[in-house]
Amino acid sequence: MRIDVLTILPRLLEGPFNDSILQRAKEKGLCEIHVHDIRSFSTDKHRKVDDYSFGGSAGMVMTIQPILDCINSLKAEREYDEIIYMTPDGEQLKQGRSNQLSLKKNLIIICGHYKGIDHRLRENVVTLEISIGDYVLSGGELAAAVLTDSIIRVLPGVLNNETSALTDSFQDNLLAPPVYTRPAEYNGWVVPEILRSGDFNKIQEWQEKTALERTRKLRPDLLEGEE
Ligand code: 6GU
Repeated sequence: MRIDVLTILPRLLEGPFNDSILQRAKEKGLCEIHVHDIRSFSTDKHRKVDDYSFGGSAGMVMTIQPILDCINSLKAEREYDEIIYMTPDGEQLKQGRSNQLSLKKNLIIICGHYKGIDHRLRENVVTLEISIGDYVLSGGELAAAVLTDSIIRVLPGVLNNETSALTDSFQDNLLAPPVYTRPAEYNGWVVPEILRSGDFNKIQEWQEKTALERTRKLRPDLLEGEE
């Protein structure tokens, strides 16, 4: 799959996109991520990308021209499944949405700044608006990195152990069970006996039971309508 990210701060995305799991997924040829500097599409002589808002409310608004030109240059090369705008008033991101987007071929993600992008882009060009939670970030870049990571890591072949994304928290609307590693005792703290028993069925039963208990205690909202 291919993801094109539009931003005025490309450097903010270098870290998250060029390390660890995303880097490995790119090296394996499982995904391509292209970051585009919106400013380089500006036809303004000072490469301006924002302007005062009509009606005079506080803050600058990102203009249509450089964003639309960038999108059109991409659309001329290939078809896009979604044009996503990262915004705190968008649909709150859930695992199911990331799973669904991971099945797409080409995605565009627009990162906003200041008071956001001109609303006409949202009405006429954007096909999906996503928020990563009820708090405000300085720009859409960190949110775009979160969205991209959550999409790429569920692509088949990205994680070493293919089943491991499936056992993440939220994949089945449950929190993941606790995990332990060696040594079996440290500081007098011991790993639950059952996990050391070697009895696969018992272990699985324990993990399912613990996942459900933890979800009931910590995130009862995830179970609503399921019990
Ligand atoms: Cl997508 N953008 C910004 N600027 N802030 C956010 C967000 C997005 N999601 C939560 N807060």
